[in-house]
Parts: sequence; C-alpha cells; structure tokens
Amino acid sequence: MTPKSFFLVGAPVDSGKDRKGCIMGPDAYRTARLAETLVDLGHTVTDLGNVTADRNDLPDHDHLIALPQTVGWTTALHRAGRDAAKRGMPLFLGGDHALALGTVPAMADHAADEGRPLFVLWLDAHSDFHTPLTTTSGNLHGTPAAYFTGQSGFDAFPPIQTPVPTEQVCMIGLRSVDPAEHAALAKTDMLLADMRAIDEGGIRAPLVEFLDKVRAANGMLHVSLDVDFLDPDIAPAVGTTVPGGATLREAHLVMEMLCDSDLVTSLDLVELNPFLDDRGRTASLMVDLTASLMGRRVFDRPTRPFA
Ligand code: EXY
Ligand code: MN
Ligand code: MN
Ligand code: MN
Repeated sequence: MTPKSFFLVGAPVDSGKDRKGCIMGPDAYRTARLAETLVDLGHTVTDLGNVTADRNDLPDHDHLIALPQTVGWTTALHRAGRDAAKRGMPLFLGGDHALALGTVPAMADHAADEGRPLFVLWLDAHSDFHTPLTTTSGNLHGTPAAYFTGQSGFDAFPPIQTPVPTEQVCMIGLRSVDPAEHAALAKTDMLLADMRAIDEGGIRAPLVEFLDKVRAANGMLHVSLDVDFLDPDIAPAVGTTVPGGATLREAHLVMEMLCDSDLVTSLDLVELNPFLDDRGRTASLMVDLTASLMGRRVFDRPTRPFA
C-alpha cells in the first residue's frame, strides 16, 4: 500500500445508549499503540486529539436517550470530519456508533466536493437502520444508517445534504435486525450479508461484489467497523455482544482485501467499551485489524494456493 497521511480524530461519544464506557475508547486505541503501529507500516499519522460535543439546547426527549447530547456530537463531528478529510485520511476513534451520525454525512459531503460518490461498508452485527420514530430502545446508536441514507424521522438533527443512496451501502456480519429495521431494509436494494450468507458462501463473495461496484463508480469508501461485528469470544469489550460473529480470520481477510483494493478513504472504529475488556485484548485486536487494513501482511501477495 502506498504511504498514507492519517488524521486520528478522537470521538468519545457515549450518548448513543445507556451503558457507559465508550468514552474511554479513543484513549484505549492510543494505549494500544494505534498511531505507532501505522507509522511502523510506513504511514504518517497526526493525532488531532478528541473532539468535544457542541452545546445543544434541545430539551430532553421522553423516549430518545440523550438526544441533545447526540445532536451536539453530530454537528461537532460533521465539522471535524470535513476538516480532517481535507488534510488526509480520517480515522475516527470511537465512541459508540452514534458517532456515524456525524462522520458518514461529513464524508458524503466531502466526496460530493470531490465530485465522487461515497460508498459505505458497514461491518456490524446490527443494521443500525432504526429512525427516531421506530426505535423501541431509544438508543440512537441504532440509527445512523437510516440517517445518512436520508430516511425521514430525524427532524431534531441537521438536514442531510448528501444522502448516501442505499445501493451504495453494504452491510456484512448481520445477526440482530429488529422487525422495523427489517421492514425498512426490505424496501431498499442495499447489499446485505448476514452471518448465514457468510457461513454458506464465505465472507469474500459479498465484499468482492461490493468493491467491484465502488471501483466501477470511482467511489470513495468509508468503512464503519463495529466491535460487535466480531464474535464476542474474541472481542468481549462491547455492550451489545451477539454470539456467532466474524472469526479472527474472517475479519482479517476483510481488512486484507480492503487493503488490496486501495479504495478505502475513511474509517470509523466504534463501540469499543474498554471497561468491559480483558486486559486490553479487544482494543489490541481492533488495532491489529486496522494494521491489516493499512498494509500489514506476511508476504506481499498470498503464497501459492495449496491443493
Ligand atoms: N437494534 C437495537 C436497538 O435499536 O436498540 C440494537 C442496536 C445496537 C446498535 C449497535 C451499535 O450496533
Ligand atoms: Mn453498530
Ligand atoms: Mn452493533
Ligand atoms: Mn430496537
């Protein structure tokens, strides 16, 4: 991979759900030597420190958890994301998945400035396709994919300038989709790979199909990696574990294929809750996966196939 200029944007968003701890995520990645790891791979890294949420004077909502705080994060991260994207490749260190309410629209606006479409790869157990009108939990970390694709119901949030068309989104790793999300997704042509599809056909197939689409459109590609994409046996530090997730090698293969494609232009690392970790192993695994995405490998190309 050609050397890149990365800008680390700390996004300690912890308002997207009740359980606290994601606030510590950015510092856990720093402790796990994310920046040093990328520098060792030949890249340049600038750590921009942590973003602070904008003040927002909306009243509290009786169902949606921490709505004013999350809108404040959305506006602040939108600004920080656009600024970082002008300088190099943003890596957003979460923070819970509500951060994507700010980061993905920022990357879509940036891509529009460049005259290119944005594609989004969503690696997650969940589809996060609720709207504020359909969420039963009131947890806004379950809504970003509906927001950035321009679904209605987000009146309290800034209007989306550049919606990402659903056919430019691919979700891999799904195994917990609520009925309202299922109904809404059924009306789209989003590329969806649940764990059964991965069990039956391998994780490579949906990714090849999607990357071909990105390449053909000269698209920019934002990757949003939720810790709960991974099986909880290897990645316990997340509040929303769902059994039956991606294995260590499935996850690394996705990252290695993304690296080979050289299509990725921005990345979210989300939902790490260091309070739930086991001696930092989930944080270290997320750093290792980022390293695979950014060029770490044993050989420059796979060794020959073995019969
Ligand atoms: N669908 C569930 C809800 O809306 O509460 C769970 C959402 C979990 C979201 C996590 C971050 O991916
Ligand atoms: Mn998520
Ligand atoms: Mn999730
Ligand atoms: Mn729900």
